[in-house]
Amino acid sequence: MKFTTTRSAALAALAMSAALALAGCSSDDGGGDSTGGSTGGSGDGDVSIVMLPKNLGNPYFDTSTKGAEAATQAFGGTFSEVGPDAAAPDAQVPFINTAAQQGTSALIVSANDPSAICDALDEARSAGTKVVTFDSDTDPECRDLFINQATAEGIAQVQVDMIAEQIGDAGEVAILSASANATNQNAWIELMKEQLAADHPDITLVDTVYGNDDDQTSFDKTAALLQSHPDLKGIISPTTVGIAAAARYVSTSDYKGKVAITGLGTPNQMREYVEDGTVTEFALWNPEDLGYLAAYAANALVTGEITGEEGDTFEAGDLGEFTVDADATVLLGDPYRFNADNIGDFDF
Ligand code: RAM
Repeated sequence: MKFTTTRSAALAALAMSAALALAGCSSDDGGGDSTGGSTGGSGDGDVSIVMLPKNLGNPYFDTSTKGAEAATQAFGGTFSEVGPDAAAPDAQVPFINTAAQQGTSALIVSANDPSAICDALDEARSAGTKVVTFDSDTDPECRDLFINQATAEGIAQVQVDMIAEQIGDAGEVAILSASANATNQNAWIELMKEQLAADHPDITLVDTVYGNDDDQTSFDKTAALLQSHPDLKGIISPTTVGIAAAARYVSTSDYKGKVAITGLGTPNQMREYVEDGTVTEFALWNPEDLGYLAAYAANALVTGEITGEEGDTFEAGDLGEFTVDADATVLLGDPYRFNADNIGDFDF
């Protein structure tokens, strides 16, 4: 990693984005639809950016879209968001095809599966569309660049550290993940298993279940986990949808205060559960910054400022200069922990 972010710089970046959001520097036309058509739009430049999250209706992706749209406005391109309703492996394919047919300059995608959208992405790239993955990567040969929110090792470690701290480093834990094929969650889960085995011999991972980044499914899977594992001490949910649903279930149950809920969440979705004592601490990065960086990287590819070679550098507006690392990856920064002491400082 050539661009290094200190903890305080990361906090400053988070706070800056929160301030920008509060100041009204945001999209009013995000949301998209599920028909394959584009929605929204801003700017009148030559660079057209299409944002394709895992699915629509997830506040995490609403926030990353807000950042990407703000960046696109800043460099004078046009912007739209499209996406499926469900985070299913190949649900993004029609949206990719449409974007390519429309001559889109760059597609920014969070993938539900490492390979299911690769053929469509190949065709889009052959038609001249640059492909930037962010948040959840495809196989590297299917895209031009991946914008990584934090290292997979760091994201796994912060969640292992938090659960160990919250359950006294001993007892049964389970994982409530997103969809079973998600590249990002699966990488983090593998590393969490390794870290638990190496450093926490008294913690036993008894189950991993999938809520598909759907609120109701995640809520139901939480109930089922607690029923089938009566000695469960904690749930790690490495998805903002899952952790919020798990916390909501536990907050009104007898498990409140007995079963720890941690993982990756957005401050706005988790605030009430931190304030009511259901949740002690969780982590994330700033999705708005992630989208902002992805859009600037896409623009740099489209204009030819970078090709995705290791060592390429580009300016990402207010976030400063970034360098392309090995495997055509750009790193945003470090994960950040949210708890009762600091959650009031954030609004996303
Ligand atoms: C959900 C999605 C996303 C992931 C976050 C932490 O919003 O699964 O891909 O990065 O959680």
